[in-house]
Amino acid sequence: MSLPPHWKEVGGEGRVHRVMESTLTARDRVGVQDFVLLENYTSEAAFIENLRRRFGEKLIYTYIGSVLVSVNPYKDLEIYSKAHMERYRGVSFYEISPHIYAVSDNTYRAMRTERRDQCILISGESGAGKTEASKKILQYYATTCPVTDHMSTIRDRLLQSNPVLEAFGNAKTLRNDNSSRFGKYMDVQFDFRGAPIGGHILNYLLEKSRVVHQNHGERNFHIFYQLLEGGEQDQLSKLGLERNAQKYHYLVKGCCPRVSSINDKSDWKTVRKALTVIGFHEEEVEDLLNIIASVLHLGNTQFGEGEDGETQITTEPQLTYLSKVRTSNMNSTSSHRLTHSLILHFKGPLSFEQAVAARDALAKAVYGRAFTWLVAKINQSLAFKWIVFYLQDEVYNSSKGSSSVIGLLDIYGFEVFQHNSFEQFCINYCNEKLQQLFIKLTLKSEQEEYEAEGITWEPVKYFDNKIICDLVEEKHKGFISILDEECLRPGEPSDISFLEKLEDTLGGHAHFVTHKLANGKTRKAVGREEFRLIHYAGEVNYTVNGELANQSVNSRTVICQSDNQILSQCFHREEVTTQKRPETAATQFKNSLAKLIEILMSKEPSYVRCIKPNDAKQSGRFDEALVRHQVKYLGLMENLRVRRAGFAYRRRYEAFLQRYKSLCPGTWPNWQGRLADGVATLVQHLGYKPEEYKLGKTKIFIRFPKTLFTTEDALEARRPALALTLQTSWRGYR
Ligand code: AD9
Ligand code: MG
Repeated sequence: MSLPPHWKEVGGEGRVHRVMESTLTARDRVGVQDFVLLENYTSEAAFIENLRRRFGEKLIYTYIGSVLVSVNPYKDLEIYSKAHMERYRGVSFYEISPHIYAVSDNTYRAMRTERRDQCILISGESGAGKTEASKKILQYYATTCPVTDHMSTIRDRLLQSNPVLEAFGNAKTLRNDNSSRFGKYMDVQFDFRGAPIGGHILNYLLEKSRVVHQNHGERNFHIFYQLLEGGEQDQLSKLGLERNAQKYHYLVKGCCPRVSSINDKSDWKTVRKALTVIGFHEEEVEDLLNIIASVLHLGNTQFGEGEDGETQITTEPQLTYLSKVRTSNMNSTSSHRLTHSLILHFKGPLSFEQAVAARDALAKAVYGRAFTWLVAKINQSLAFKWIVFYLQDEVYNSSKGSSSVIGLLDIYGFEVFQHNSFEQFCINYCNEKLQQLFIKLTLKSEQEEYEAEGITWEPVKYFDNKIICDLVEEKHKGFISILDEECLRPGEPSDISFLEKLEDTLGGHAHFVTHKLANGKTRKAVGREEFRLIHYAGEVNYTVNGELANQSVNSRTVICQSDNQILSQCFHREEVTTQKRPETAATQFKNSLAKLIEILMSKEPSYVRCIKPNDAKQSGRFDEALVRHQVKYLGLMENLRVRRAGFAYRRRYEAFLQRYKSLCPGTWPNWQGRLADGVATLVQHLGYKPEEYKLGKTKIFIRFPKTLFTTEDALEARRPALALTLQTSWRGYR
């Protein structure tokens, strides 16, 4: 039998209650907006159910204390308008429903009032919405922060850096049509008036392998397709390119030249415009496009056997083009540089496979370096130049040194595939470090708040993942040290000897496992070329196959003599001539990560944890198993446990009194005395037991959600009477 529209079936396990929709409390329908208010806060099922309910109501944001959990809606919700931004501007975090703008605003205000640098750490798996979140934060600042004319240039450049970096660093993958294939940390610098005045970007671990290979259903970096689709015909001719992406070896491997959600042609226009806004000169753009074209030509370079039996380049058009890689200011003496380095590189008896591998290594190196150059160039244009402002406005000079920073970290989440390589190892190691930072800082800020409020701190038990970080990075006996040592050893290092060395040094460690069992038997779940790390988020098998090859920095494949200014800035002559062995990729990554952690440690952090609701990129679909997996990998239950260890809820006295004063004759309509006394009067009247709450210096701390809910219900019940009172008094006033 169908129910009237205002009735709803609720319940479960065979029990069905029919209740009027209006009597369902908001909590039943939309869940709690802060997970700390969950009755059963240790239950993963309750956590996921809360997410699911809210997602069903298009409420994609929920807090864990001050951490924002966001579920990708996979459709444009009407919650990002200018009016929405205004609603969140200057409003306290808890007074309004959870939103990315609340985090943005809160962070901004903390920076302004406490004069402390801030950072927002956004994490989550591929397609969970990290980049969209970071763009929304940037939009919020661009729209709501004060700007003057000369600052609007910086603001525009900050915004325009996104399409450019996405063109060169993002690609269509199976999991995300616009997947960032690099990690990004961006500092936005504000002046003493709170206006954006500069920025700086750090990039991590660009997935260079994509330049030469893409899995089925995936694409190379967007820029290649954008140039071919959107570039002017004479521009393409100059670059020796045809419009058809199918013609290029490096663009056809994924069999996916077009993506329905992407318009390469219009994206090209956006990127070209953005490059101009950022301040790229025409010559620089030309050099950049030459590099893009050379990569495509490199990909089409074929090899065959020469008369003397040596491997030779057989594709003349590619050679011709590559020899002209710098078109502007080209002269006859410089025109052979790139060909020259290419041919130099292929000198010697190379097998066909070696020649192909060397060609691909060259293409990856060229693209990777060009990307680094691009970031450096954007940084130059975002760099704040005091002198300009001094000349234009003396006020700025007097504020010199008083700028503050908000950092945005959009970095890959924990990754586990069927085959996990060095790339996943780096990504997961990065996540271990961030998790450690997170736990440390969350506990620290909890403890500091308790101490500031004069409330006894009760130590919280938690899993400290330092043990795993040490396993990776400890001097002499950590994973990276062993890898370095193996790479430095004379002779050809082998993956298997590396694995043996790992076993010798790390065997017996609680978080390191190979196929060998202590009793001499074999563990089937770990392959012979694999090792397993037991991460805080779960177990991952990594293959060492190719591990050592990944470490070489390919210094001999460089084009240090190119006349293309970008290339010659990217590849230094010393790299070829130096005898010093370059750092391994693992050590480079470890060092850049250490620097990142140092940067983050110097700032006050806020967190956005992004969740992907389904693998089909569909709106309205909530796949519980997939979400459960992410809740685990994001460490959200651990997060909640730490946050709930003491008190579920805390609120400043004035906010608490303002909300509930109508429930006590002693505090209604206005409390005249000290705020703390008012709250004490109120909670006594409400019958709070001593073990249920504590009064700090400026805040009330409530231990259990139930206490708060009872108070909320009392408020709900009093609302009609209250409305009447207010109406009467208002009428009387009129
Ligand atoms: V990856 O690690 O770079 O592969 P992200 O960055 O986590 O990944 P991204 O922000 O690119 O994911 O989001 C993926 C897609 O989800 C976007 O292209 C949007 O189509 C969609 N998305 C994400 N967040 C939102 C949102 N708040 N509202 C609407 C969204 N759509
Ligand atoms: Mg992204």
